[in-house]
Amino acid sequence: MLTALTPQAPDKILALMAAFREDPRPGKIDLGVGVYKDASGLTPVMRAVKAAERQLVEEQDTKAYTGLAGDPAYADALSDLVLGDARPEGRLAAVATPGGTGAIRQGLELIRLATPEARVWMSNPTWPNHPAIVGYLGMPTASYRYFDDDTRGVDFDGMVEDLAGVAAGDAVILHGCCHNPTGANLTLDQWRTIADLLADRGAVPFVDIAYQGFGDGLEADAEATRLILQSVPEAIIAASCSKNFGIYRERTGLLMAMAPSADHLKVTQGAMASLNRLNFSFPPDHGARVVTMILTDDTLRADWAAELEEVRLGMLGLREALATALRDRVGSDRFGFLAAHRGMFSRLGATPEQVEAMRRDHGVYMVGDSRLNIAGLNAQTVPILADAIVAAGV
Ligand code: PLP
Ligand code: TYF
Repeated sequence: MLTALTPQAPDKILALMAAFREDPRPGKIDLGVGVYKDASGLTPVMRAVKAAERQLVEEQDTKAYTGLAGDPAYADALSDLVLGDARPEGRLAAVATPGGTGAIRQGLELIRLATPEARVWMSNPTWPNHPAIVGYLGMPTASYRYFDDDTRGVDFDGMVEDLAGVAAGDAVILHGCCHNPTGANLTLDQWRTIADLLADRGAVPFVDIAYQGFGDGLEADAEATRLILQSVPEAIIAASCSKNFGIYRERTGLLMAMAPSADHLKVTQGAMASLNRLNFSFPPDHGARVVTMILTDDTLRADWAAELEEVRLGMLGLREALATALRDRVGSDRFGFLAAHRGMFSRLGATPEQVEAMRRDHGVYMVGDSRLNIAGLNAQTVPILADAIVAAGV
């Protein structure tokens, strides 16, 4: 049986991690996988997470199974963080999932269960796991233009033109904030246009929000998601706590589905719980419990939000520093887009050959599509990267 297996396509981002590890050069710079790093290159456990975990070790008196949907208190706390006043009371189904990826997988399975013929639209480019999972599930796909190679901003006209082709019942994956891999994002007015367009056509938005708090702040980053929810009758949202709580390996996500009416809530919730059962039974609990403790305790929550804000501002500072270093070197604002982008990533717009030259000649590792993780930089490495970008002729 196993002899029938053929090699699977590797994840290019994860393959880059391995290549970086094997590079013996001491000055190498890792701008690959999307993990936050502080100025010393560490991915710290956040203070509030440590405090909640300590408390949990002391106070938790059972590790018996939760429920197929996870702890309802987690769904309440996280859906409130993401959706705020736009949370549709009495119409929101939610299940805990193993990470944001688990939420995406379960959300796609929910769509397929409901309407196997629905097309899934994805931005070009998008996070590679989107097309990989959609393709594995055998769902029909379509893509919409997103990135303008010249301006390194959003190709909004192209996006609107392409999305005009959605059919009623199609699902459209949207990055709620901090687009991965480009870093280019819509303005709120542009989001309004997209939300209205999808509402007009009867398409179902599928919002993937994995970086709330990494762009313009916790509230600002959730605005697009909230606006979309207020514009359409039904929507799906996959939220991840990996980045904004720094609990990557705890696998903490939430799948939410806004039912078109209260009458559809029970069957939607039941389908989502059933899909959890069929894939893994009970979702992981540790990260979800820690998140719940933080969000429901004023002191822990304030400390978490403050530390997250430091992280966000640190990345913004690095963006400014890199854009300035490049302006000094090229004598124009050609790289100003780096300061305008938001989130962990920016697509530099370098060719694969230029990306390879930066790796070979300068030990700078970025993903082959020239996505760089801003958090991989610090004050010492910004000028090194700027030199490498100029030397490669980007
Ligand atoms: N969606 C996007 C666009 C991402 O970049 C990520 C990665 O962090 C995720 C979802 C979910 O990540 P995780 O499964 O680690 O929560
Ligand atoms: O895009 C990234 O780098 C992060 C982390 O299969 C990641 O989202 C990368 C690849 C992957 C899972 C997570």
